[in-house]
Amino acid sequence: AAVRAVAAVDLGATSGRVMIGRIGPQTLELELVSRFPNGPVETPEGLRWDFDALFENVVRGLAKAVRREPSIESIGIDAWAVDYGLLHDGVLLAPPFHYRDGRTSRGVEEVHARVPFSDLYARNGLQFLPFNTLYQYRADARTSDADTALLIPDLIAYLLTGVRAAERTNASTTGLLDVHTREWDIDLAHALGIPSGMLPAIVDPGTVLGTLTPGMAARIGADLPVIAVGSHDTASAVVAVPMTSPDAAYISCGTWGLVGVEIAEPVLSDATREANFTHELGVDGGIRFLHNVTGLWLLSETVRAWEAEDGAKIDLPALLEAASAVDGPVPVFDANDPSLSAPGEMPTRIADVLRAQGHAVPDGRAAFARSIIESIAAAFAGAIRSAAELSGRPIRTIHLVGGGSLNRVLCQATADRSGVPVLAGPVEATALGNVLVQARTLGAVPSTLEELRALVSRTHSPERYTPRP
Ligand code: LRH
Repeated sequence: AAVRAVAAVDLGATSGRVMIGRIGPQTLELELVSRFPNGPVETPEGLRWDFDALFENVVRGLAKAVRREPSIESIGIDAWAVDYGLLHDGVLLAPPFHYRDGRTSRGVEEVHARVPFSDLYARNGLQFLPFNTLYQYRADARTSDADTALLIPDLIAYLLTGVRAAERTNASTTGLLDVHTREWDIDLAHALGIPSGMLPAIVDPGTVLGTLTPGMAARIGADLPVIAVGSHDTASAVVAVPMTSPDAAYISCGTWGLVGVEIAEPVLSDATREANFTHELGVDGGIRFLHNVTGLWLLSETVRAWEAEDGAKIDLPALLEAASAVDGPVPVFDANDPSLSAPGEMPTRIADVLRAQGHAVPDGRAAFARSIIESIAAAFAGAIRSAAELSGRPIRTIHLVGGGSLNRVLCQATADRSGVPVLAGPVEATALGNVLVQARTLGAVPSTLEELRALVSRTHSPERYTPRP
C-alpha cells in the first residue's frame, strides 16, 4: 500500500521543530526538516514568548518541508499547553505571556478568592498548577480588549488558515472546561470575571480546520489543509505511547515529566485532589490521569547557567556520561520545589533547596547533574506509585517517551527507584502522535488508538531498562 506524507509542527518550551511524517499500514517514519530554539524572553511587562520568531520559523519550516516532499497532504500543529494569544479584530494584542511569568500568582489569589480550589477541582478536574490558563486570564488586563483567545496551536492554525477554533485536548488544560460535559464551563468563567465571549467553538482532534489562506499557501508553496491533532503536545505524545495493557503507565519527558495512566472516567476524590492528579482530555476521549513533575527543565537550566559562566557550550553527552560514572550516593531533593520554576540561576537555587533539605551540595558538575537526574527519577517513581494507588491499577510497565528517553541515566534510575521495568522510546512520540492523527483523518491508517499504537510498536521498538536491586 502507498506511503503518504504529512507535515507535523511540534513546539516545545525549549525548542520547536517541523517534521515530515511518512506513513502507511506498515510504515511510520519522521524526517526532521528544521529545529529552532524557543524560550522565555524577559520584557518590561513580564516573561513572554517571541511569538513572531516562532511563527516565522513555523512558516519557513513548512515551506522547506513542502520543497523537500511535494506529496505532503496536510499540516498538524501541537505545542505546550496553557498559553494563549489574545486577538482583537484578528490582530494579536501582545506577544503571548510565558507560563512561568510571575503575574500568575495574583491570578491564583483572585481566582481562589472567588471559587475555592476544591470547587474548581470538582468542576474542571485539573491539578493545581499556578499557570493554568484561568489564572493567567484572570491576571491579564487585556482580556477585556479581546474578542478571541486562542491557545498557541490554535493561534498558529488561525494565522495559517483564518479559522478560529479551540481544539479540545488543549482546551482541557485551561481550567475552563467542564470535566464531565467536556464543554466550556461558561458559569465558571462568569464567576471568575473572565469574558467567556472570547472562547471559540470547540473542535475534536481529527477535524479538518481549513485550508491555508492564499498568502500562506503562496509562502509555503502548496494549498494544504490544516488538521486539528491532539494539539496539546502531551495528548499527541500519549497517542504514540505503545501501551498494550491497562497495567502500563507512561512518562512523557521533556521540559516536564508527565507521569500517569490513561483512564476512561474521572476520579474526583479528596485523595486525587490532594495528590494533585489531573484529568486532561486525550485524543478519542480518554483521560490522562497524571501529575506534572519538573523534568529536564532542571538540567537544561543548569547547563544554560554553566554555559553562561564558562562562555562556552557544554558537551551534554559527555556530562551525562560523567554523571552516570559517579560512584556512591548523591543527595535527592524535591524536583517540584516551587523555587525551581522560574528561569535563571538554577545551580544556585538547587543548592539552596539541597541545603534547606539538610543535604550537602555535591562536589563538581558530574555529581551535581547526577543529583538532578536522581531527583527527577525519585519524583517520577513517587508519581507512578500515586498513579497506581489512586487509579486502583497495578503498574507493571513504564513507557518513558520524549527527549528524556535518550537519557540512559534517567531511564535506569526511574526503573531502579520505581521497581518497574522502563521501556524507553519513541523519543519523538509527540510528533508521531501528531502524524498519526492526521494520517487517520486522511484515511491512510486504521482508526482505533490500539491500531495506531500497534503501528508505533512495530516501527519503533523501545529499549528496556530492568530495575536493579
Ligand atoms: C508539556 C506541557 C505539559 C504542560 C506544560 C505547560 O510540554 O504541555 O503537559 O503542563 O507543558
